[in-house]
Amino acid sequence: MGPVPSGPPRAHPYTHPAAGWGAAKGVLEVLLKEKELVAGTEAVFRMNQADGGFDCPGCAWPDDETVKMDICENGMKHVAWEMTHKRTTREFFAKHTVSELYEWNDHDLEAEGRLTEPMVYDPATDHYVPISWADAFKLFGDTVRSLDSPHQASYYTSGRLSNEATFLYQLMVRELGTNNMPDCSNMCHEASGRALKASIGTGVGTCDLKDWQTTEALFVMGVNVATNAPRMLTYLAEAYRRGAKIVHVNPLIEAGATETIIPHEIIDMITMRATPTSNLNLQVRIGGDMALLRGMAKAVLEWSATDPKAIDPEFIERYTQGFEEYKRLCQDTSWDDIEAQSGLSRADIIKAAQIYRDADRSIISWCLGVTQHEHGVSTIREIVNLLLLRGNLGREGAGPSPVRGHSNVQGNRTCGIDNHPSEAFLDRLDEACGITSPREAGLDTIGTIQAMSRGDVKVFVGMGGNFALASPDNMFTYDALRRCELTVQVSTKLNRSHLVHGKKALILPCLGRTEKDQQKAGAQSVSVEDSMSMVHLSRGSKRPASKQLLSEPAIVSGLARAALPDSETPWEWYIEDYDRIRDTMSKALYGFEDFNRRVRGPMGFRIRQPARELVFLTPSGRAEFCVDELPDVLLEPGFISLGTMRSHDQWNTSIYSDNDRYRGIRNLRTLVFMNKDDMRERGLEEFSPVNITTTAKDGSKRSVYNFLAVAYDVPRSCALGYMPELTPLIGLCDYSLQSDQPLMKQLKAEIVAAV
Ligand SMILES: Nc1nc2c(c(=O)[nH]1)N[C@H]1C(S)=C(S)[C@@H](COP(=O)(O)OP(=O)(O)OC[C@H]3O[C@@H](n4cnc5c(=O)[nH]c(N)nc54)[C@H](O)[C@@H]3O)O[C@H]1N2
Ligand SMILES: Nc1nc2c(c(=O)[nH]1)N[C@H]1C(S)=C(S)[C@@H](COP(=O)(O)OP(=O)(O)OC[C@H]3O[C@@H](n4cnc5c(=O)[nH]c(N)nc54)[C@H](O)[C@@H]3O)O[C@H]1N2
Ligand SMILES: [Mo]
Repeated sequence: MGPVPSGPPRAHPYTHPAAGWGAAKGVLEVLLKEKELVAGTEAVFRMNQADGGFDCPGCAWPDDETVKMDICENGMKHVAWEMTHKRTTREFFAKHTVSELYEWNDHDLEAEGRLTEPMVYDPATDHYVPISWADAFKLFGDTVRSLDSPHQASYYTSGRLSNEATFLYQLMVRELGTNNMPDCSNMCHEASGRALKASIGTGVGTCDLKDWQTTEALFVMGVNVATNAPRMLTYLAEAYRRGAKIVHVNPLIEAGATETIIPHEIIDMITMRATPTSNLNLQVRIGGDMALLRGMAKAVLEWSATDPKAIDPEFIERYTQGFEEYKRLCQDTSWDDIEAQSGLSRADIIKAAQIYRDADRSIISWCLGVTQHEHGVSTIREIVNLLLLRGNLGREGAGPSPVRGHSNVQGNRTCGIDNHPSEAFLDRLDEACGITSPREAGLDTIGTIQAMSRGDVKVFVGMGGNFALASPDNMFTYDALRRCELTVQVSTKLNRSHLVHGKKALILPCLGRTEKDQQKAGAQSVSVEDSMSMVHLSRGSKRPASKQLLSEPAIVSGLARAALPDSETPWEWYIEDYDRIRDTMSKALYGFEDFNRRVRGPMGFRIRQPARELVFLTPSGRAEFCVDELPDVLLEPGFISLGTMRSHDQWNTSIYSDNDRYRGIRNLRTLVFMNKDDMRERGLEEFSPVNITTTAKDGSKRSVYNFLAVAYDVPRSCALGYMPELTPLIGLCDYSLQSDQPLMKQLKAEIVAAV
């Protein structure tokens, strides 16, 4: 899926600090490659600034008012990838059939550059051919109106979509009469939302940057910081310097869990002075996080018998529910089980528990290493259990802090992308917009794929993203998409989802974050919400990649007018001036009161979180301890727990190169990182070709062939490799019963030498 390698594969340990000059060089290389040195450099200064500029589309880490150049290598790569001078034109589509493009690798598809005009699939010639915007909207409108039921269409959202576009999109979908709204969150942080909602009544984290700057202990679980949330490195280094303790929990010791040089700290760059980013690394086995957390809680509770300060009885008494039962559960969980399931020694777990006990304020942070598991919800609820024991909630420097993925994935949910919306949300939306929303729950990602496969969903709309390649069980998903009457993809670049299409298919090209969005009332801004619930404006300034591009709100408005000719929603009027959309949002959405004024403050505004104020919207009105038993994550002998993850040079399904600098890999993506003893047992040497077979929950088997084994410091019987290369191994039935999230980190695999 990456580019054709430019040389033989290499694997050398990475021995430098994270970020620093390696990152600076990485930025320069990518700007040179995209021929965007001047414009790109200028863009850096416009990114993540309090006084305007655009929000970096790279990740959802919050912006910091005090950091003047709050950028990172991967954010820059991402921006340059969008700002490329290359164009995918009608001539390009005339030259290549869709079948031919299907054979290209995913890197090369996107490397053709920005899409320039709407295209429609012509089955007679197997080419995409130009279509006017009006005809494209009409094709969508006619097809949707010819369906027997609105539930025969499903509307996907990728987490890049702005709040304003999101709001209009969900309004259109609900006016059409369905809640079929799968989104990338279904594969990402669904477990976090569900767990936090159940435990503390608010489905998002409670921390902000100030908390990160004042905490005394930070636990970072299942995040590859230096690659996927690089701006977090600044806060790790700063925390370390002021004496806070940092514990990383990850089967791999990632570069961000060692030391770093922060690029905007010029003196450190010049003197090459690195700052450690970790006090303790716990190499948990895949899926073993909950056992570790239970062990920490058990230790803290044991100490509380003699040390009254080990827990916070007043907090527990006043704000929580279910403590006694949880205490008993911890007592009843044996250390043997905890050690076996976590893959960690009791002594190591005690070390983490001591750090937790000795800190007055602790933050526990997590990402996909925790969520994409069968027991993701239980594990995150265990995170909250542990925090509650010492009252680490509702006060400065403490709390749960999930690291979200896409730059506006949190905002998408806040603004209504939800396939099972609450009654309260719909009531308010209906009142503000004069519509009657459907009340029955809609389809999520897995449900949509199943329904397309059965023929129950006939129209698929992808608002951004790359659904075909991001979803599990690619072959099954491809087949399901191909059964559709119509597939519509709103995109910036050519990708797999355009080539795996319905009988009719549209590619609708849109403006990117960096580009100027000119409407009747002038240049428009949109807003996004980061991982810490801050909502702020983003305004692009670059000339659009093509005159024919429309903004995402304008595309939604066009689709809506065609599909809902009798709608009383002022779709066109909204697009003339996005302040009008925001005025409606301020009436329809909780926390967005006085939206237009508040969002124009220097760093925007923070959405109020009841749990932060110790108001718990749970059935008991208190924070609820969860008493789930430890899951058994150990596999029978011979099987390996296999996880899929990102390399340093990719952004989800967008692959920039075949390198993974921090893991020391060059020219190779079809690999599997293995423990050397597991390799020896299987007669494997470095770069031995292997076949990997997974067994799905329903017993079906899937294989990939001739991947190369790479010896790596990873726990026994655990292995990891890259998405999307390993995605064909995830069966559609392999999703968590707690979160409906695909098990992207926890496959049951056999790895054998390829002969
Ligand atoms: N540059 C860049 N930035 C990105 C993205 C990108 O692709 N590129 N993607 C964005 C998106 S959408 C998201 S959701 C985030 C993803 O950010 P991450 O969650 O960092 O994503 P992954 O690469 O999947 O890495 C998962 C990490 O979890 C670890 N892990 C695997 N299994 C376990 C386990 O059982 N327990 C624990 N504790 N750890 C485990 C892996 O070793 C790895 O370090 O990043 C966002 N930011
Ligand atoms: N095996 C495996 N699979 C995974 C994961 C995993 O860890 N393992 N992670 C999952 C996760 S966390 C996520 S979030 C999903 C990601 O799933 P998606 O969000 O669906 O996928 P992306 O790769 O982020 O989408 C890339 C495409 O977005 C389009 N794009 C880029 N910018 C814009 C824009 O501004 N507007 C519009 N309209 N389009 C734009 C481009 O055409 C580009 O090709 O993948 C999931 N899939
Ligand atoms: Mo994600």
